[in-house]
Amino acid sequence: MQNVRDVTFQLLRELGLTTFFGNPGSTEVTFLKNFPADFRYVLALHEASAIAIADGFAQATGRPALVSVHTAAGTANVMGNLMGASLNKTPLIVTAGQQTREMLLMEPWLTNVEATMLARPWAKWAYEPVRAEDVPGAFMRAFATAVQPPAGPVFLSLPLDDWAKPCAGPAVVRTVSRRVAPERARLAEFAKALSEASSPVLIYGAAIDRGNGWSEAVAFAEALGAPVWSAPLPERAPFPENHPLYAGNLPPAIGPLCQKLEAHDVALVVGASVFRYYPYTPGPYLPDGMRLLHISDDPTETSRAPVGDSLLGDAVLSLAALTEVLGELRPAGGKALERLAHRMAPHPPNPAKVSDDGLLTAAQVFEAIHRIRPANAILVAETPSSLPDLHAVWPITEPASFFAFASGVLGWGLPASVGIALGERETGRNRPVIMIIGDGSFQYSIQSIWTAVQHHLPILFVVLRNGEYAVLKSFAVHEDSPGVPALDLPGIDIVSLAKGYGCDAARLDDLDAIRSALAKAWTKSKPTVLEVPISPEVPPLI
Ligand SMILES: Cc1ncc(C[n+]2csc(CCOP(=O)(O)OP(=O)(O)O)c2C)c(N)n1
Ligand SMILES: [Mg+2]
Repeated sequence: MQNVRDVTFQLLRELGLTTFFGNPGSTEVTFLKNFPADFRYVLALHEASAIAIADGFAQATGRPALVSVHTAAGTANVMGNLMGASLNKTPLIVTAGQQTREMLLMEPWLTNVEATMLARPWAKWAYEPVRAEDVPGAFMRAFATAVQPPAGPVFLSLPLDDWAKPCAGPAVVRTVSRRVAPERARLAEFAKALSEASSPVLIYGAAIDRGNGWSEAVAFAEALGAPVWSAPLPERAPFPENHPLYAGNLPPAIGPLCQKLEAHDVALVVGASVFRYYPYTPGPYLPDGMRLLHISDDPTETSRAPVGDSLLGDAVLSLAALTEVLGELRPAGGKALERLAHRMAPHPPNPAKVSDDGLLTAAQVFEAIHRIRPANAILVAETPSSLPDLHAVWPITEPASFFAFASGVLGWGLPASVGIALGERETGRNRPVIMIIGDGSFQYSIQSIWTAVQHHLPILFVVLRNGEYAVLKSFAVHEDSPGVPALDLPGIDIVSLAKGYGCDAARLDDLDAIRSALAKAWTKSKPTVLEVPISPEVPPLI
């Protein structure tokens, strides 16, 4: 008779889950025993990196990914990026070993006490099978739960003595739908309100890019003839940012966001929450008299919106259906497409800001890299204080080519870029990956660059060394909170750290040197880390 491990590995094979992203411990060795040759284990040196590499890989391949960590210890270490995966809506199956069932009652060393509680609230489903024979079925249910909308991470706690137990196979393989269609009558109501609006406006969210829906998003915007904003702090770009209808990113604050929507009477938000706010800046949610319509496949987003009328449904299916209904309502077409002057300053860039201390500014560095990057390069960003500058000089013009966190949890972007590069290799697209990161952010999951070295990934990491947590200084100004300690980062030698993990690395403080280092980065079979000293600015928060 087969055992639980045989049946489970066969199921994982059939589900396409043949890559483990993880960091092992004693409670996992019985699972990993006689690791089959058609599986691979991508080792990360810390669980925060393991799960974010998996998140990047899942986003780049469009398929769920498997994460294996060590009992409570590993589960505790994945928590920040588990929250990240949940908000990114990335389907992940996170497993943690558990101590031997025989001893669990007395809680031996490394017991994951209340294992399923630990992963909540960020795991969509957290489970420890009640019987060893239920392990394969639990994986199937985990897979189905992770991919159904809203997609997200799930968690399994797996006692280490389950794997050798007898188990009848094969496991049942099931399929489920990954998209949920909008209610037709309500959609027609939305289309009617938009078609009767005197000045409609569209606000698109990351779900459109996740659903591979740029063409549907463009078709609907052009049919309606309305400007398109990106929802605040987007984790992916939903619309071509060089399109004449593109208006820019909405600010993540109540009052300032409302001001951007003035002059419109009906707004439609698709594939985002209403809204991702950050600092509290009071004001009305919407301009006087505006009607807000909202489409999301996430019932928590449709429930927690403070204003507006929501419709539960897949962003891309809804946009396609809306275009159809709009065509029926206005068979002769709408008013002529009003092509807006580009609102997203400054496309194409004006000369970037310069500093008066002789150091480069973040904007100058971004502009230099943007000008000479390969046209199909992927941008991964975790650069808190200079993110607005990055968006301003670097319009995203191709689908699935911009990635950031939806969560605000630092330590996601560096490992995610490693997973994205692995995913690009896996799919054969092989687009080059550029990761731009603050010197503070670089420290949280730094060991992920070792995984990039081991897998010969020619990622370019650009670390902006301002020697501070600049965005927290901006926040302190915004909150009128002088005298906050612990916002400076002296004495970090980023080049030595990067070399220590096996990367090529250099400290470069002029644009010519940066340009020539860039040209070389993609000819290598290892990552390059560029430490770029920049002027320590404290820009306004909003
Ligand atoms: C895990 C985690 N810890 C702490 C923070 C708080 N935090 C937000 S931004 C930031 C500083 C980022 O510094 P850096 O990457 O150097 O970017 P800069 O602001 O200098 O551009 C910190 C510590 C966070 N968001 N996530
Ligand atoms: Mg910094």
